[in-house]
Amino acid sequence: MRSLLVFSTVTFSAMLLLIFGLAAASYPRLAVTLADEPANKNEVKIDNFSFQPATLMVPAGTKITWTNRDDVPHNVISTDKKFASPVLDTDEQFSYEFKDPGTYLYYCSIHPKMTGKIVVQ
Ligand SMILES: [Cu+2]
Repeated sequence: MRSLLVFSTVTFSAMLLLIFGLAAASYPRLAVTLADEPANKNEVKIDNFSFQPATLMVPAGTKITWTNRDDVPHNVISTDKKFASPVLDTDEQFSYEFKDPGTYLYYCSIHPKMTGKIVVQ
């Protein structure tokens, strides 16, 4: 009886996987939409002369990675001089670990109208 229950649970899990797998395959647009979501909340994309998201809230100890998805160079400069990236060409990245809670403003010194904010909790 117990082994039957285990078997049923395994079978049920396998069926669920199969169903969701088929559903994902049947709805490629849904799959693309999910893939377009940030894989994690530790990433800021630089695109079209803006930081996206412009404000990111993270727990203390989070390492944030900026990626330049634009076809012009940008950088990531802390307003309080806490961090500064080199100039990032297309697809280049910069990472910084935020150890202490606080609000960290930053901008692109090449295009000072580009600003962003990291809120560390
Ligand atoms: Cu810039």
